[in-house]
Parts: sequence; structure tokens; C-alpha cells
Amino acid sequence: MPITSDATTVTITHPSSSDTSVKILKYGATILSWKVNGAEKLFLSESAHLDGSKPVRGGIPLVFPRFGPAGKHAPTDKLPQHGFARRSTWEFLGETDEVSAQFALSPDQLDAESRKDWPYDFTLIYTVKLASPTQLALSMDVENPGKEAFDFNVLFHTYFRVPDISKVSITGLQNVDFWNTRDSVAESGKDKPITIAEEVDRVYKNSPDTVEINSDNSALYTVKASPTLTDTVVWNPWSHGAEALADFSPNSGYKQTVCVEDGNVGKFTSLEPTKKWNGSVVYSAH
Ligand code: TA6
Repeated sequence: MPITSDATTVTITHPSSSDTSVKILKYGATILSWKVNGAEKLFLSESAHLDGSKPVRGGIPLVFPRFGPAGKHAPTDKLPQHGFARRSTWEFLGETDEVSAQFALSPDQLDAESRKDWPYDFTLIYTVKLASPTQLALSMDVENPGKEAFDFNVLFHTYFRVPDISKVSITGLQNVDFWNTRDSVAESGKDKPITIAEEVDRVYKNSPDTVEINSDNSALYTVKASPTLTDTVVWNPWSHGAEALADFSPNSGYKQTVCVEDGNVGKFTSLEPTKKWNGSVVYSAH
């Protein structure tokens, strides 16, 4: 059966193979697993909280309405890091076809504190689709049904699984200037692929739509984002950062993941009443 659900999760299985599937936790509408012919494509911490007690460490958490820690944007400054989307239970709307499932979030599903701290009327409609036996497509509609404009960030915080971080190179971001979050400094783009041998935490602003994650110079994943997702975040906590995260295990897991995250995070997008916005990504596994 292509789509099954229980109290906490929804699973889409591609008709081509019972081993090609995507599993979504209704809490945070967080994708926990994406398998292609049985091979897991995402990193999920062994100590990730899957009981709704805190955001999931790994998979594909969703960031909305603010990316990062508080600061310099009064309307979202009272919200927790990365906003409330990943820490709220979404409504499973059902399947839109045999390989697509939709989820919704609106103020009704927020806790009282989030509604107080961000008092806007909004609707998020999130569509997860196994677009082909080797492709995962994600689409986020942001709607403003209210009477007041609001500003937002959206980001797919994707933890890609890699065999060995020391063999990873990321192409497509050459010569793109970036904000180095770790060192709080703006840096000019480099004319070579990104390799990772220490903590990396960067926001590449106005990044190209397509990025490739490679291992030993052969493509692992192609990441293609809609033009509305103007920026790409690249993050790996490295050993020290992994040790500092209580829910990141095994600590050595930093060697098996790189976060390549598409979003509109370099600046806030403003949405007027009655308007809609969409951002989407397609991940291809090779
Ligand atoms: O996406 C990169 C980042 O913003 C890093 O700065 C790091 O904080 C990471 O997200 C994880 O954040 P979290 O709130 O999930 O611990």
C-alpha cells in the first residue's frame, strides 16, 4: 500500500519498490527516513527525541517563521531557535496521489506561548512526494489568510547521510559569498568546491538553484531548489559541536552527515494578507 499512517507517523512507499519510502513524523512534519532500494539517505541521531518532547535531531526538520537564534527581528525574537514549525504537531491532510502526502499547520495547532509570541494568522501546507524511485520532492505553501502582513523565513534543515565526511565535496556554491556563522564574519566566495575538515556553519546568500553533494568526486545527491529559496545553508558540527549536542549520537555521527539546507533565510520575506508563497526542493539520489 503506497501510503500508510498511524497515530504519529505517515509512510509513503514508492510502487516501484517496497524498499523505497519516506517516513514522516507528524510532530514537526519531520521526515525521519528516506530510503531508496533500502539505502537510507538521511542521518538521524540515535538519541533523537521522537516523542514530541523536542525537535528531532536529524532527518529533515522544518524551519519557520524564523531561522537561527533570536535577534534583530522584533516580531520573531520571542520564538525559540528555528521557530515553532519543527516543534508543533502538524495535521495529516491525506494523500494527494499515491506517492504524495500533505500536512498543514495553522495557529490552532500551536501552543499558547507560540501564538502569543507570534500572533499572526497563517497556514502552512507541506507536500512530501516520492517524485520518482530516486527523488524526494518537498513543497511548502505559506498562506496569509489574516488581515496583517507577516515576515517569515522558511528552510528545509536536511541532514544528508554521507559515507565519510572527509571524502565529501559540495559543488555549485563556488564563488558565492557567505556568512560564516561560526566565526560571525562575512566571507567572499571561494573558487573551489566546499570540503569539510572542521565545524562548518555558513549561509550562502543568493545561491544557485542547484548544488551537488559528492563523495570521492562522484555525485551522491543533487539538490535543486525553487528560485524562491534564495539561500543555502551548509552545516556540519564536527566532533566538538556534536559532543555539545545532547541529542546528537553517536558523537562520531558527524562523519556521516552534512546539512545542505535550502531556504529564504538571508532576509525575511513579507507576505501581505490574502497572498501565498511557495518554496520547493527536489533531492535526487545517485
Ligand atoms: O542550520 C545550521 C544551524 O543554524 C546551526 O547554526 C546549528 O545551530 C544547527 O542549525 C542546529 O540547530 P538546532 O537548533 O537544531 O540545534
